[in-house]
Amino acid sequence: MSTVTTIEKFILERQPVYARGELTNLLYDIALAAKIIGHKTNRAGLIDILGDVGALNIQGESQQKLDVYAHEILLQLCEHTGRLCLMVSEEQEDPIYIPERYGKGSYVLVFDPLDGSSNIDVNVSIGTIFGIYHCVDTSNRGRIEDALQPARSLVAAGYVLYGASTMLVYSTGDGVHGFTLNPEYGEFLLSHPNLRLPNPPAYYSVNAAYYKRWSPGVRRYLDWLEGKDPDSPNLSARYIGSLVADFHRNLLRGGVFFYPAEQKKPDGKLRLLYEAGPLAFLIENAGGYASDGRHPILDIVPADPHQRVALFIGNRDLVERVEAFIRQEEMKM
Ligand code: FDP
Repeated sequence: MSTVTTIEKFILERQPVYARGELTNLLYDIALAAKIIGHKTNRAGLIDILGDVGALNIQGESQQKLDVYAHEILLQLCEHTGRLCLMVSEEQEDPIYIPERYGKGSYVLVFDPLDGSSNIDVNVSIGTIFGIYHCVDTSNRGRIEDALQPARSLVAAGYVLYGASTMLVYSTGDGVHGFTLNPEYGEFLLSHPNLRLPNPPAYYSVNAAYYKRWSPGVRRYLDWLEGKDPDSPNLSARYIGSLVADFHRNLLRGGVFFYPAEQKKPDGKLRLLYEAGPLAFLIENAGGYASDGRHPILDIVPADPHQRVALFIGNRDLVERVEAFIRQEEMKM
């Protein structure tokens, strides 16, 4: 008979003996938020029947957009616990300082509460992404510097995928582990221990409609992925347009996802601190690599909490190949 491991048991058993449980409990808080947000997203289609976003619901309260709801759930569950010194959310321009009335902890939580907004209204998989840092200076009550750290300094990172099942995938630096929510018992159960990127990879994922906006190196890369070169890999294309869903599929099947810089968007579209950084941490822990086309994402120090970055992420050899194409094309200029 196979054994059943809940996320609580798994996290607790991996807690170092000297730990005070602060990180363990913070991961529990996120798992609980995932269950609540997952429950709400599963009912998203009913909004059309029960009333539109912005309309009044039956209690007379104004209905919220799901991404705002997800942001507030994370805030409600994490702000007062005494485990954090600072939070940064995609949904809020300013960093979230912990109010004086609550205890202050030694961790920083950065998150994109509900990523893939264009897919929310069409019942396609969406996700939450999170990263956890140590505060740089624990004697302070939390300052912006505590969040502006490179992803290499992450203590933990993960995502929640709201798809056919709700899954939570995370790493604290010793492997990437996936849990699937059993909706009957409301428990995340270990379903994908120690995820490693498969080789050979199966997929490349990109919005190829933007081909003409890319640099010559990135265009050459897509040509290569599409099989136009004698040494092209044997890949198939898959693109959902929800970062978490595209990342998750490629983590399980192998491949590369990319969202390059464009002429009018020189820094790309995705956010460094709470999208690219945490996923880069996960991919490296699964044996892969993430780059902005020139440097490892893990080494980029954010200057702004909402800074954007070009992202190439997946199997190492596929990502190193785009760096080589970009270098070669730039040398011709
Ligand atoms: P969205 O704009 O729908 O919120 O992070 C933003 C994101 O989605 C990612 O989830 C996704 O990978 C990407 O943008 C999709 O962008 P395109 O629509 O330009 O392909």
